[in-house]
Amino acid sequence: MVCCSRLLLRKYGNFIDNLRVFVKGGAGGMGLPRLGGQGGKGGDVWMVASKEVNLKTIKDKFPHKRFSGAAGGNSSVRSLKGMSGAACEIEVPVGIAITNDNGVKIGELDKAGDRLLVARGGHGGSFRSNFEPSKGQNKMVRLDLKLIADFGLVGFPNAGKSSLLSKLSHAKPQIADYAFTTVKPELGKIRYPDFKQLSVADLPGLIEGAHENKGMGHKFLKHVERTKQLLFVVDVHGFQLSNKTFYRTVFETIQLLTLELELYKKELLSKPALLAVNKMDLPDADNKFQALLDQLADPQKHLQSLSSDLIPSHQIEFRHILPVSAHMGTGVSQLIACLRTSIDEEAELEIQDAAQKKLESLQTSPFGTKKNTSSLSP
Ligand SMILES: Nc1nc2c(ncn2[C@@H]2O[C@H](COP(=O)(O)OP(=O)(O)OP(=O)(O)O)[C@@H](O)[C@H]2O)c(=O)[nH]1
Ligand SMILES: [Mg+2]
Repeated sequence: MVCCSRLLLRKYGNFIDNLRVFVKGGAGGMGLPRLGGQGGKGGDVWMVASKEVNLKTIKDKFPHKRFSGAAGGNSSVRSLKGMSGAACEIEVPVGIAITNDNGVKIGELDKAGDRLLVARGGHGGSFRSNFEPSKGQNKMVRLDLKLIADFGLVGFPNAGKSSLLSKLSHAKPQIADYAFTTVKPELGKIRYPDFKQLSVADLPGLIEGAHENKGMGHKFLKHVERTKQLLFVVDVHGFQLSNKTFYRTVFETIQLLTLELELYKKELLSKPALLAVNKMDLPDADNKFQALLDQLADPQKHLQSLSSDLIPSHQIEFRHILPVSAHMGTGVSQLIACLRTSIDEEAELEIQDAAQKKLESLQTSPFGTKKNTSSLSP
Protein backbone atom coordinates (compact mmCIF):
# COMPACT_ATOMS: atom_id res chain seq x y z
CA MET A 1 0.00 0.00 0.00
CA VAL A 2 1.00 3.64 0.07
CA CYS A 3 3.75 5.21 2.03
CA CYS A 4 2.83 8.86 2.61
CA SER A 5 6.37 10.18 2.92
CA ARG A 6 7.14 8.59 -0.40
CA LEU A 7 4.16 10.38 -1.86
CA LEU A 8 5.33 13.70 -0.53
CA LEU A 9 8.79 13.17 -1.92
CA ARG A 10 7.54 12.46 -5.40
CA LYS A 11 7.66 15.48 -7.62
CA TYR A 12 4.69 16.72 -9.53
CA GLY A 13 6.75 16.71 -12.70
CA ASN A 14 7.32 19.18 -15.48
CA PHE A 15 3.83 19.21 -16.81
CA ILE A 16 1.85 22.44 -16.59
CA ASP A 17 -1.77 22.71 -17.55
CA ASN A 18 -2.40 26.41 -17.01
CA LEU A 19 -0.56 29.63 -17.64
CA ARG A 20 -1.32 33.33 -17.15
CA VAL A 21 -0.02 35.74 -19.77
CA PHE A 22 -0.31 39.46 -20.45
CA VAL A 23 -1.60 40.48 -23.86
CA LYS A 24 -1.64 43.98 -25.31
CA GLY A 25 -2.85 45.24 -28.67
CA GLY A 26 -0.57 47.75 -30.44
CA ALA A 27 -1.40 51.45 -30.11
CA GLY A 28 -2.88 53.25 -33.10
CA GLY A 29 -0.59 55.55 -35.12
CA MET A 30 -0.85 59.34 -35.28
CA GLY A 31 -2.54 61.14 -38.17
CA LEU A 32 -0.43 63.89 -39.68
CA PRO A 33 -2.24 67.17 -38.91
CA ARG A 34 -0.86 69.16 -41.83
CA LEU A 35 -2.30 67.02 -44.64
CA GLY A 36 -5.18 65.41 -42.79
CA GLY A 37 -3.57 61.96 -42.69
CA GLN A 38 -4.68 58.96 -40.76
CA GLY A 39 -2.56 56.84 -38.41
CA GLY A 40 -2.36 53.08 -38.92
CA LYS A 41 -4.29 50.64 -36.74
CA GLY A 42 -2.40 48.91 -33.94
CA GLY A 43 -1.72 45.17 -34.33
CA ASP A 44 -4.16 42.72 -32.70
CA VAL A 45 -3.08 39.82 -30.51
CA TRP A 46 -4.35 36.39 -31.55
CA MET A 47 -4.06 32.95 -30.10
CA VAL A 48 -3.66 30.20 -32.66
CA ALA A 49 -3.96 26.52 -31.78
CA SER A 50 -1.03 24.37 -32.82
CA LYS A 51 -0.09 20.75 -32.23
CA GLU A 52 3.58 21.71 -32.04
CA VAL A 53 3.56 23.50 -28.69
CA ASN A 54 2.61 22.89 -25.08
CA LEU A 55 2.26 25.35 -22.21
CA LYS A 56 5.71 24.45 -20.93
CA THR A 57 7.33 25.41 -24.24
CA ILE A 58 5.53 28.78 -24.16
CA LYS A 59 6.65 29.40 -20.60
CA ASP A 60 10.26 28.50 -21.41
CA LYS A 61 10.41 30.43 -24.66
CA PHE A 62 8.69 33.56 -23.33
CA PRO A 63 9.65 33.80 -19.64
CA HIS A 64 8.28 37.37 -19.50
CA LYS A 65 4.86 36.03 -20.61
CA ARG A 66 4.00 39.31 -22.32
CA PHE A 67 2.70 39.52 -25.87
CA SER A 68 1.98 42.75 -27.78
CA GLY A 69 0.84 43.71 -31.24
CA ALA A 70 3.02 46.28 -33.03
CA ALA A 71 2.04 49.94 -32.92
CA GLY A 72 0.32 51.38 -36.00
CA GLY A 73 2.51 53.65 -38.16
CA ASN A 74 2.10 57.43 -38.13
CA SER A 75 0.92 59.00 -41.33
CA SER A 76 3.58 60.91 -43.21
CA VAL A 77 3.86 63.15 -46.23
CA ARG A 78 4.67 60.11 -48.36
CA SER A 79 1.95 57.93 -46.94
CA LEU A 80 -1.08 59.76 -45.63
CA LYS A 81 -2.46 56.54 -44.25
CA GLY A 82 -0.05 55.07 -41.71
CA MET A 83 0.87 51.38 -41.92
CA SER A 84 -1.12 48.97 -39.75
CA GLY A 85 0.90 47.45 -36.90
CA ALA A 86 1.77 43.76 -37.31
CA ALA A 87 -0.48 41.37 -35.42
CA CYS A 88 1.02 39.14 -32.75
CA GLU A 89 0.12 35.46 -33.04
CA ILE A 90 0.74 33.29 -30.01
CA GLU A 91 0.87 29.60 -30.75
CA VAL A 92 -0.96 27.69 -28.01
CA PRO A 93 -1.70 23.98 -27.63
CA VAL A 94 -4.88 22.48 -29.02
CA GLY A 95 -7.55 22.08 -26.32
CA ILE A 96 -7.01 25.41 -24.59
CA ALA A 97 -9.77 27.35 -22.85
CA ILE A 98 -9.02 31.05 -22.49
CA THR A 99 -10.52 33.08 -19.67
CA ASN A 100 -9.94 36.58 -18.34
CA ASP A 101 -8.79 37.23 -14.80
CA ASN A 102 -12.37 37.22 -13.54
CA GLY A 103 -12.88 33.71 -14.83
CA VAL A 104 -15.06 34.82 -17.76
CA LYS A 105 -14.48 32.59 -20.75
CA ILE A 106 -13.13 34.37 -23.83
CA GLY A 107 -13.10 31.27 -26.00
CA GLU A 108 -11.78 27.78 -26.66
CA LEU A 109 -9.43 26.47 -29.29
CA ASP A 110 -10.27 22.86 -30.07
CA LYS A 111 -8.68 22.20 -33.46
CA ALA A 112 -5.25 22.96 -34.87
CA GLY A 113 -5.48 26.26 -36.74
CA ASP A 114 -8.39 27.64 -34.64
CA ARG A 115 -7.84 31.34 -33.88
CA LEU A 116 -9.10 33.68 -31.20
CA LEU A 117 -8.68 37.44 -30.94
CA VAL A 118 -7.60 38.19 -27.36
CA ALA A 119 -6.56 41.86 -27.51
CA ARG A 120 -7.59 44.34 -30.17
CA GLY A 121 -5.11 46.93 -31.44
CA GLY A 122 -5.99 50.63 -31.05
CA HIS A 123 -7.37 52.66 -33.95
CA GLY A 124 -5.24 55.20 -35.74
CA GLY A 125 -5.67 58.93 -35.12
CA SER A 126 -7.20 61.18 -37.72
CA PHE A 127 -6.67 64.89 -37.46
CA ARG A 128 -9.47 65.74 -39.88
CA SER A 129 -12.13 63.88 -37.88
CA ASN A 130 -10.56 65.02 -34.63
CA PHE A 131 -9.74 61.46 -33.72
CA GLU A 132 -7.02 60.78 -31.19
CA PRO A 133 -5.21 57.48 -31.72
CA SER A 134 -6.21 54.95 -29.08
CA LYS A 135 -4.19 52.46 -27.08
CA GLY A 136 -4.66 48.77 -27.69
CA GLN A 137 -6.66 46.59 -25.28
CA ASN A 138 -4.54 45.05 -22.58
CA LYS A 139 -5.34 42.33 -20.08
CA MET A 140 -4.14 39.26 -18.27
CA VAL A 141 -5.55 36.06 -19.71
CA ARG A 142 -5.44 32.55 -18.36
CA LEU A 143 -4.83 29.54 -20.58
CA ASP A 144 -6.27 26.28 -19.32
CA LEU A 145 -5.40 23.05 -21.02
CA LYS A 146 -8.06 20.40 -21.17
CA LEU A 147 -7.25 17.21 -22.94
CA ILE A 148 -9.52 16.26 -25.75
CA ALA A 149 -9.76 12.52 -26.01
CA ASP A 150 -12.32 9.96 -27.05
CA PHE A 151 -12.00 8.18 -23.70
CA GLY A 152 -10.84 9.29 -20.28
CA LEU A 153 -9.69 6.59 -17.85
CA VAL A 154 -11.42 7.05 -14.53
CA GLY A 155 -10.36 5.00 -11.54
CA PHE A 156 -8.79 4.90 -8.11
CA PRO A 157 -5.00 4.68 -7.90
CA ASN A 158 -3.44 1.30 -8.64
CA ALA A 159 -6.51 0.03 -10.52
CA GLY A 160 -4.29 -0.58 -13.53
CA LYS A 161 -5.29 2.37 -15.75
CA SER A 162 -1.77 2.92 -17.05
CA SER A 163 -1.19 -0.81 -17.45
CA LEU A 164 -4.36 -0.99 -19.51
CA LEU A 165 -3.38 2.01 -21.64
CA SER A 166 -0.05 0.35 -22.39
CA LYS A 167 -1.96 -2.70 -23.67
CA LEU A 168 -4.53 -0.70 -25.64
CA SER A 169 -2.00 1.54 -27.38
CA HIS A 170 1.69 2.09 -27.99
CA ALA A 171 1.86 4.55 -25.07
CA LYS A 172 4.48 3.75 -22.44
CA PRO A 173 3.11 5.24 -19.23
CA GLN A 174 4.80 4.68 -15.90
CA ILE A 175 3.38 1.70 -14.01
CA ALA A 176 4.08 0.84 -10.38
CA ASP A 177 2.48 -0.76 -7.34
CA TYR A 178 2.06 2.47 -5.37
CA ALA A 179 -0.74 5.02 -5.60
CA PHE A 180 -0.43 8.12 -7.79
CA THR A 181 2.15 6.69 -10.14
CA THR A 182 0.59 8.74 -12.91
CA VAL A 183 1.09 12.40 -12.14
CA LYS A 184 0.19 13.92 -15.45
CA PRO A 185 -2.36 13.02 -18.10
CA GLU A 186 -1.01 10.97 -20.96
CA LEU A 187 -2.61 10.20 -24.30
CA GLY A 188 -2.49 6.88 -26.08
CA LYS A 189 -3.95 6.05 -29.48
CA ILE A 190 -5.75 2.84 -30.36
CA ARG A 191 -5.25 2.07 -34.03
CA TYR A 192 -7.87 0.00 -35.86
CA PRO A 193 -7.32 -2.03 -39.05
CA ASP A 194 -9.45 0.48 -41.03
CA PHE A 195 -6.99 3.22 -39.88
CA LYS A 196 -9.50 4.81 -37.53
CA GLN A 197 -7.80 5.95 -34.34
CA LEU A 198 -9.29 6.53 -30.92
CA SER A 199 -7.49 8.49 -28.25
CA VAL A 200 -7.46 7.42 -24.62
CA ALA A 201 -6.37 9.75 -21.83
CA ASP A 202 -4.71 8.13 -18.82
CA LEU A 203 -5.51 10.34 -15.87
CA PRO A 204 -4.08 10.36 -12.38
CA GLY A 205 -6.07 8.26 -9.92
CA LEU A 206 -9.01 9.79 -8.08
CA ILE A 207 -9.55 9.27 -4.38
CA GLU A 208 -12.50 9.88 -2.11
CA GLY A 209 -12.81 13.63 -1.65
CA ALA A 210 -11.11 14.37 -4.99
CA HIS A 211 -13.82 16.93 -5.77
CA GLU A 212 -12.66 18.80 -2.64
CA ASN A 213 -9.14 18.76 -3.98
CA LYS A 214 -7.93 15.73 -2.08
CA GLY A 215 -5.18 13.70 -3.71
CA MET A 216 -4.25 14.49 -7.28
CA GLY A 217 -7.66 13.93 -8.75
CA HIS A 218 -9.29 17.32 -8.55
CA LYS A 219 -6.70 19.03 -10.66
CA PHE A 220 -7.34 16.51 -13.37
CA LEU A 221 -11.09 16.11 -13.14
CA LYS A 222 -11.39 19.02 -15.54
CA HIS A 223 -9.78 16.87 -18.23
CA VAL A 224 -12.64 14.43 -17.93
CA GLU A 225 -14.96 17.24 -19.02
CA ARG A 226 -13.60 17.16 -22.53
CA THR A 227 -13.33 13.44 -23.09
CA LYS A 228 -16.22 12.13 -25.15
CA GLN A 229 -16.74 8.99 -23.12
CA LEU A 230 -15.56 7.54 -19.84
CA LEU A 231 -13.81 4.25 -19.30
CA PHE A 232 -13.99 3.29 -15.64
CA VAL A 233 -11.13 1.02 -14.60
CA VAL A 234 -11.52 -0.82 -11.30
CA ASP A 235 -9.60 -3.50 -9.46
CA VAL A 236 -11.80 -6.58 -9.05
CA HIS A 237 -10.41 -6.90 -5.51
CA GLY A 238 -11.39 -3.39 -4.52
CA PHE A 239 -9.22 -0.61 -3.17
CA GLN A 240 -7.60 0.66 0.00
CA LEU A 241 -5.41 3.74 -0.13
CA SER A 242 -3.63 3.06 3.16
CA ASN A 243 -4.21 1.27 6.44
CA LYS A 244 -5.68 4.51 7.77
CA THR A 245 -8.47 4.54 5.20
CA PHE A 246 -11.39 2.18 4.56
CA TYR A 247 -11.16 -0.83 2.33
CA ARG A 248 -13.71 -0.49 -0.50
CA THR A 249 -15.05 -3.38 -2.52
CA VAL A 250 -15.13 -3.13 -6.29
CA PHE A 251 -18.86 -2.27 -6.21
CA GLU A 252 -18.24 0.47 -3.63
CA THR A 253 -15.34 1.72 -5.72
CA ILE A 254 -17.70 2.27 -8.64
CA GLN A 255 -20.16 4.14 -6.40
CA LEU A 256 -17.43 6.34 -4.98
CA LEU A 257 -15.99 7.16 -8.38
CA THR A 258 -19.46 8.04 -9.61
CA LEU A 259 -19.96 10.26 -6.57
CA GLU A 260 -16.69 12.11 -7.15
CA LEU A 261 -17.65 12.85 -10.75
CA GLU A 262 -21.13 13.90 -9.70
CA LEU A 263 -19.88 16.23 -6.98
CA TYR A 264 -17.37 17.79 -9.33
CA LYS A 265 -19.85 18.29 -12.19
CA LYS A 266 -22.96 16.18 -12.48
CA GLU A 267 -23.06 16.62 -16.28
CA LEU A 268 -20.09 14.25 -16.41
CA LEU A 269 -22.44 11.40 -15.57
CA SER A 270 -24.36 11.96 -18.78
CA LYS A 271 -21.36 10.86 -20.81
CA PRO A 272 -21.48 7.34 -22.22
CA ALA A 273 -19.45 5.08 -19.94
CA LEU A 274 -17.86 1.65 -20.10
CA LEU A 275 -16.46 -0.41 -17.27
CA ALA A 276 -13.26 -2.47 -17.34
CA VAL A 277 -12.91 -4.73 -14.32
CA ASN A 278 -9.20 -5.34 -14.10
CA LYS A 279 -6.82 -7.86 -12.47
CA MET A 280 -8.96 -10.83 -13.44
CA ASP A 281 -5.81 -12.98 -13.33
CA LEU A 282 -5.75 -12.83 -9.51
CA PRO A 283 -7.26 -15.65 -7.39
CA ASP A 284 -11.02 -15.55 -6.73
CA ALA A 285 -11.49 -12.88 -9.40
CA ASP A 286 -14.26 -14.78 -11.21
CA ASN A 287 -16.42 -15.00 -8.07
CA LYS A 288 -15.84 -11.36 -7.30
CA PHE A 289 -16.72 -10.37 -10.85
CA GLN A 290 -19.93 -12.38 -10.75
CA ALA A 291 -20.85 -10.78 -7.41
CA LEU A 292 -20.23 -7.36 -8.94
CA LEU A 293 -22.55 -8.10 -11.87
CA ASP A 294 -25.28 -9.08 -9.40
CA GLN A 295 -24.75 -5.90 -7.40
CA LEU A 296 -24.83 -3.70 -10.49
CA ALA A 297 -28.02 -5.41 -11.65
CA ASP A 298 -29.76 -4.30 -8.44
CA PRO A 299 -27.63 -1.54 -6.90
CA GLN A 300 -30.24 -0.21 -4.45
CA LYS A 301 -30.28 -3.55 -2.68
CA HIS A 302 -26.52 -3.49 -2.16
CA LEU A 303 -25.92 0.12 -1.29
CA GLN A 304 -26.48 -0.35 2.47
CA SER A 305 -22.77 -0.92 3.00
CA LEU A 306 -22.14 2.75 2.23
CA SER A 307 -23.24 5.67 4.37
CA SER A 308 -25.85 7.79 2.63
CA ASP A 309 -23.46 10.68 1.94
CA LEU A 310 -21.27 8.33 -0.09
CA ILE A 311 -24.04 7.21 -2.42
CA PRO A 312 -24.31 9.02 -5.74
CA SER A 313 -27.75 10.28 -6.68
CA HIS A 314 -27.51 8.58 -10.08
CA GLN A 315 -26.24 5.20 -11.09
CA ILE A 316 -24.19 5.00 -14.25
CA GLU A 317 -25.55 2.61 -16.83
CA PHE A 318 -22.44 1.11 -18.35
CA ARG A 319 -22.72 0.37 -22.04
CA HIS A 320 -20.30 -2.51 -21.72
CA ILE A 321 -18.85 -4.24 -18.70
CA LEU A 322 -15.70 -6.19 -19.45
CA PRO A 323 -13.50 -8.39 -17.28
CA VAL A 324 -9.87 -7.80 -18.26
CA SER A 325 -6.36 -8.47 -17.13
CA ALA A 326 -4.00 -5.74 -18.24
CA HIS A 327 -1.25 -7.92 -16.87
CA MET A 328 -2.00 -10.98 -19.02
CA GLY A 329 -3.65 -9.08 -21.88
CA THR A 330 -6.89 -11.06 -21.53
CA GLY A 331 -10.07 -9.25 -22.51
CA VAL A 332 -8.08 -6.42 -24.06
CA SER A 333 -9.06 -7.15 -27.67
CA GLN A 334 -12.76 -7.34 -26.64
CA LEU A 335 -12.35 -4.02 -24.86
CA ILE A 336 -10.76 -2.47 -27.95
CA ALA A 337 -13.75 -3.66 -30.00
CA CYS A 338 -16.27 -2.33 -27.46
CA LEU A 339 -14.61 1.08 -27.34
CA ARG A 340 -14.95 1.32 -31.08
CA THR A 341 -18.58 0.16 -31.04
CA SER A 342 -19.43 2.73 -28.41
CA ILE A 343 -17.86 5.62 -30.35
CA ASP A 344 -19.49 4.47 -33.60
CA GLU A 345 -22.90 4.18 -31.91
CA GLU A 346 -22.57 7.69 -30.52
CA ALA A 347 -21.56 9.08 -33.92
CA GLU A 348 -24.59 7.36 -35.47
CA LEU A 349 -26.85 8.90 -32.80
CA GLU A 350 -25.39 12.34 -33.49
CA ILE A 351 -26.10 11.94 -37.21
CA GLN A 352 -29.68 10.89 -36.49
CA ASP A 353 -30.05 13.78 -34.05
CA ALA A 354 -28.79 16.30 -36.59
CA ALA A 355 -31.10 14.86 -39.27
CA GLN A 356 -34.06 15.03 -36.88
CA LYS A 357 -33.29 18.64 -35.96
CA LYS A 358 -33.02 19.59 -39.62
CA LEU A 359 -36.34 17.93 -40.36
CA GLU A 360 -37.99 19.75 -37.48
CA SER A 361 -36.60 23.11 -38.56
CA LEU A 362 -37.85 22.48 -42.12
CA GLN A 363 -41.30 21.62 -40.84
CA THR A 364 -41.55 24.72 -38.66
CA SER A 365 -40.12 27.14 -41.23
CA PRO A 366 -42.77 29.12 -43.21
CA PHE A 367 -41.54 27.56 -46.42
CA GLY A 368 -41.86 24.02 -45.05
CA THR A 369 -45.38 24.60 -43.72
CA LYS A 370 -46.60 26.19 -46.93
CA LYS A 371 -45.25 23.38 -49.04
CA ASN A 372 -46.91 20.77 -46.86
CA THR A 373 -50.35 22.33 -46.88
CA SER A 374 -50.47 23.30 -50.55
CA SER A 375 -49.36 19.90 -51.78
CA LEU A 376 -52.17 18.26 -49.83
CA SER A 377 -55.02 20.42 -51.09
CA PRO A 378 -56.75 19.01 -54.18
N1 LIG B 1 -2.17 -8.90 -11.13
C1 LIG B 1 -2.37 -7.82 -11.86
N2 LIG B 1 -1.73 -6.69 -11.56
C2 LIG B 1 -1.96 -5.61 -12.34
C3 LIG B 1 -2.86 -5.63 -13.44
N3 LIG B 1 -2.89 -4.42 -14.00
C4 LIG B 1 -2.05 -3.65 -13.28
N4 LIG B 1 -1.48 -4.37 -12.28
C5 LIG B 1 -0.51 -3.90 -11.29
O1 LIG B 1 -1.15 -2.91 -10.48
C6 LIG B 1 -0.22 -1.89 -10.11
C7 LIG B 1 -0.76 -0.54 -10.51
O2 LIG B 1 -0.82 -0.45 -11.91
P1 LIG B 1 -0.89 0.96 -12.68
O3 LIG B 1 -1.14 0.64 -14.11
O4 LIG B 1 0.31 1.79 -12.36
O5 LIG B 1 -2.18 1.56 -11.98
P2 LIG B 1 -2.84 2.99 -12.19
O6 LIG B 1 -4.31 2.81 -12.10
O7 LIG B 1 -2.32 3.62 -13.42
O8 LIG B 1 -2.33 3.75 -10.88
P3 LIG B 1 -2.12 5.34 -10.64
O9 LIG B 1 -1.32 5.87 -11.77
O10 LIG B 1 -1.39 5.36 -9.35
O11 LIG B 1 -3.47 5.94 -10.55
C8 LIG B 1 1.09 -2.25 -10.81
O12 LIG B 1 1.90 -2.96 -9.91
C9 LIG B 1 0.65 -3.17 -11.94
O13 LIG B 1 1.67 -4.08 -12.34
C10 LIG B 1 -3.51 -6.88 -13.73
O14 LIG B 1 -4.30 -7.02 -14.66
N5 LIG B 1 -3.23 -7.92 -12.90
MG1 LIG C 1 -1.24 5.30 -13.67
